Amino acid sequence: MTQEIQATAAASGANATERFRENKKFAADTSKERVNLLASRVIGAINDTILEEKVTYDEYNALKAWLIQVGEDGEWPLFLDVWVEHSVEEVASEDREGSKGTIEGPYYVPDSPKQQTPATLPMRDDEPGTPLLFQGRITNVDGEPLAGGIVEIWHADDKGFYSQFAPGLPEWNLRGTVVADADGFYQINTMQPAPYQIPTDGACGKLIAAAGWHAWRPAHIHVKVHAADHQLITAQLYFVGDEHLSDDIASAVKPELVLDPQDKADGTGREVTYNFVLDPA
Ligand code: MBD
Ligand code: FE
Repeated sequence: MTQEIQATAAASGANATERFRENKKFAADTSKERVNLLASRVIGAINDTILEEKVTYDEYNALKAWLIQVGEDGEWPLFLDVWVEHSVEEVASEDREGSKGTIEGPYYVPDSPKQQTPATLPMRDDEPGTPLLFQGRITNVDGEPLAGGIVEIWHADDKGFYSQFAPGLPEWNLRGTVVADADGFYQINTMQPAPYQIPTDGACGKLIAAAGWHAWRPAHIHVKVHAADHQLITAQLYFVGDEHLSDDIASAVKPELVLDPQDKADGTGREVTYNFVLDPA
């Protein structure tokens, strides 16, 4: 069986759900007043939609069946990260001075193998795609280098598959934790990722098809950049000319996050420089 046939929505959804349960900490102590406010507004928005659009019993039951399927397919992380997380990120980064961030998405895995700069991400001997040298500096908002700053990086392969979420890939394929040098300089050798289609065979894909939307995200590299005493930046970097920059299904593109790699002089692929500016903690 090929990798494509085995990469089902249910399998990657189950992995994403399990990862979320293992890794994410959240406040269980939100006040009654806050829960009352938020839950009442969300439920109210659903009821307003039903009354204004005169939703039928057929439509209500289709919704109920679909919501059940989202859970069965393990696609709550995917659904929320694609259609909701961008607003949460907007609120969270309102006061940030340094580099722009964007959503984390469902496929981050902590504790990827650590390397000093210059690094080459773990990849297969015959990893398909165009080699990409991704490099730059990590500084504070005054332009001072953050020695030993860290770039955690993860991205899909040339076919759009993420290790640990699609089968058949080495555990840490195209994932790594890279430590910058004393000048805050980082250098990462990887492969340029391809545009990415969210899984179409599960509940999210069903919604996309039923609504006449498309499932594409522009090609992207995910990063988490951190340094002692500074705020973490979670971001994604895109590529100039990508046809989905203006209609990302996850609404996560910002103009500051678009890379323009150039051919390397020695003909061994492409290179691009991108600097990260971190706010104080
Ligand atoms: C992804 O790879 C992604 O980055 C997001 C945000 C949603 C689904 C798949
Ligand atoms: Fe992604």
